[in-house]
Amino acid sequence: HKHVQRVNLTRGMADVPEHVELSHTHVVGPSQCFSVMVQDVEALASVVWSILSRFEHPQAYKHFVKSCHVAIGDGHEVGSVREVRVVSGLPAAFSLERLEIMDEDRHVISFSVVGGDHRLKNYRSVTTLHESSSEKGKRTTRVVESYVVDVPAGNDKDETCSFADTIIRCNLQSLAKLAENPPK
Ligand code: A9S
Repeated sequence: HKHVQRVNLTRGMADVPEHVELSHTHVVGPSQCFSVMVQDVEALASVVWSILSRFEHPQAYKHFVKSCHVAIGDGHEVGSVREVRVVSGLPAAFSLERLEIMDEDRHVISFSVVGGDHRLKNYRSVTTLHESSSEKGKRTTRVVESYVVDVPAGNDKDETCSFADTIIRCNLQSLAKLAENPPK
């Protein structure tokens, strides 16, 4: 019997809206690992969302992505599939990713990896935005990104998550910089 856990990755955070907590609750199998990354952005959620929600154009802020095209659907409806080609030097050339959630009202987007020549099988991530006031009292948008992924043979959970965490951290820092300095 597969021992699966339901994990909530935002439990430790202060003032998290309930739908955000629910969005970051994952079912995790015995040979999977999970993690959550948080990035505060000094910009309105609507500005961050305008970048994050472009499923067909992740390269706006994901610098590992060289190109992307939508292979199925229009890139806005659930079920759309994008083919992401990544820059050289990574242990992969491409990834096929399916849009699972696109919630314009609650600012929730989720995709799952459905193919590619990489080792992150069954990768699924959820990213949410919610506005909170930072300790400095500034209006900030808190970006929360959690994921679950299979641990590849020959690796352990820590290695697998530290690899994905590193990529996501870069992506979220780039997202923050872009949202805080929108092109004129
Ligand atoms: O793109 C993301 O949002 C997050 C990750 C972890 C993507 C990773 C990746 O696209 C590579 C960058 C190519 C690294 C995939 C799916 C596998 C990799 O090995």
